[in-house]
Formats: sequence, structure tokens, C-alpha cells
Amino acid sequence: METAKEIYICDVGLNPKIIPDFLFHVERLARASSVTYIDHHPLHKELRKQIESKGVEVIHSVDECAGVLTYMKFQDSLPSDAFLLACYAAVTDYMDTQPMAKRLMHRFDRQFILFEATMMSYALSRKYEDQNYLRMVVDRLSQMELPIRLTVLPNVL
Ligand SMILES: [Mn+2]
Repeated sequence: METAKEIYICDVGLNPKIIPDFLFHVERLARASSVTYIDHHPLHKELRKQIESKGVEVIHSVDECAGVLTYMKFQDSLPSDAFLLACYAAVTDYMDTQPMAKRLMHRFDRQFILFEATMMSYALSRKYEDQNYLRMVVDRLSQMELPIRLTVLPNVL
């Protein structure tokens, strides 16, 4: 199997039950790849240190949703419309009034963002077990395709 150069793990929300497995696997992955962990769920200082000690870069704040944190990290290399993806994430996580999310939301029409985010979220909730659909969505969202176009496909809604 091919080894990924870079691996990004986002929005996991670590709980005591999965911490040992998480540490085991990031350690394993970090041996061959550069691993970045981005999350907004509460993360204990000690655990953060433990993750970093495995050679993983940790980007963490409880002030913005994981989508906005990810956007902030990569915004300089993303297409200009990518802020909309961060907005959809913020809306569906009920974190669109946080400082950075609020600024991003103000860059576009609020109704449009709410509509697109809601449609996308609904489609994902209906199709969350369909790996092919999920991969297709990630791929096409990364091409800045509008969520509505990915939600009106046959058998989604
Ligand atoms: Mn989350």
C-alpha cells in the first residue's frame, strides 16, 4: 500500500475509551507520514503533550469548530471560495457566532450559507454509511462544487 506523505485527522473528540487506540495509531502513522491532528473538542493539556510526543502536530481550540480551525490553517493555499466550506461546518456545529466563524459568515449571504449547510448536513445524515457517496462529496466539495448539487443526486434525499 502507498504511504501518504501527510495525514490530517480532524474533529475526533477524544474520550477515555478511544485514547489508547488513538495514541497507538497516531504513533504508527507518524513513523511514516507527517500527521496533523485538528480538533475543537476539549483536550486535556497532558493528553495534548502525549499526542505531540508522538511527533504529531496538534491544532486545538474550543473557540471555533474543527472546520474553521482547518480553514484557518490552510486558507492561504485554498481557493477563495473555500471559506464557504468553513461556514457550512460552523453552521452545522452551531458555532457560526464564534469570532472567526462570524467574520467568515459576513463574507457572504447568510440565507445561502444556511440553506447549503442544511442540505449538505441532511444528505450526509441520510448517507453516512455509504463510503462511496462520502468520498464523492469530499472530492467534489474540494473542487468547490456547491453542496446543493451533491444533494439532489438520485437516491440521496
Ligand atoms: Mn466537532
